[in-house]
Amino acid sequence: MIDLYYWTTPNGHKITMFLEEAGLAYRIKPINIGKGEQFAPDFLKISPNNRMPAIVDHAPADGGAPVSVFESGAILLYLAEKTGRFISPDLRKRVATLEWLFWQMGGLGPMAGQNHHFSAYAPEKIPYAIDRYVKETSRLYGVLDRRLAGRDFLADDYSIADMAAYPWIVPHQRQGQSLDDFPNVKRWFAAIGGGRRRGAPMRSPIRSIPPSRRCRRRPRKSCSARPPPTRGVEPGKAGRFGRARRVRGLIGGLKCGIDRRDWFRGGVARRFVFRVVR
Ligand SMILES: N[C@@H](CCC(=O)N[C@@H](CS)C(=O)NCC(=O)O)C(=O)O
Repeated sequence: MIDLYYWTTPNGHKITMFLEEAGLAYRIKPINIGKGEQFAPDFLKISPNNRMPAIVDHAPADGGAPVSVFESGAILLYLAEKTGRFISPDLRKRVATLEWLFWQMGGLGPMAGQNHHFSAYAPEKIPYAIDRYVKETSRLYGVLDRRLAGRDFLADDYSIADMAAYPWIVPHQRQGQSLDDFPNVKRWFAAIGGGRRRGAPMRSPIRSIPPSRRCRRRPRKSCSARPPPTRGVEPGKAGRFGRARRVRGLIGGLKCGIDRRDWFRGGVARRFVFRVVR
């Protein structure tokens, strides 16, 4: 079992993508960064940089004590090595995977993050800063586009490098980018988010958003005779479906709500089906 310390951001989505696609059992431990929970002393013990995501693996490969990992790139690599999935054993493909994973960690993520900050959150709109980070994001999209010319995925095979980059392309409009300017990125983005790969149904990070503390069951105004809603499905009751719950938040830069239906197996939410209800 893996505990995932998570909030609904692109860096968090990288890890839900891996866990969902690898079918690993995990539990969400919400870290509400809006409320400053990333500074809680218990969280700092596993994530000293006071950032999410982080994981604790209670069944590490060496059979020893639980292992905690912070930094999304390190987590992806840890999980890839644990499962032998989403990183090729082939030397050259592995090198390419690591190059593009670290490119995302050092370039696309931080620059797009600053872009979001100065365009959307900064109390003062500073044209120089906005221009700098929109242009830098655009340059990085260009790098990604050239890399994807003539290949399906960053390291040829679908890998943790794609999982690292994809959630940062989801809010492209918010970053001042149009995918029409980057046709290879557009094709890759559609293939990961909406297509099918090797016969397996693809799920986008949006569809793998896990439970959050923002979940609220809406009381039925028109039917007061019904019993009051209870707190979801009891984890541990195998094979049962939870009732749809409405989750509100920022998804890919869009303010919206989603109806969520959880399927619990072995105490773990295994599938999420979402319907955007903006
Ligand atoms: N390099 C880190 C960055 C993580 C990061 O920036 N997380 C943000 C949310 S996406 C966070 O926890 N922010 C809390 C804060 O700024 O205090 C990683 O990839 O894990």
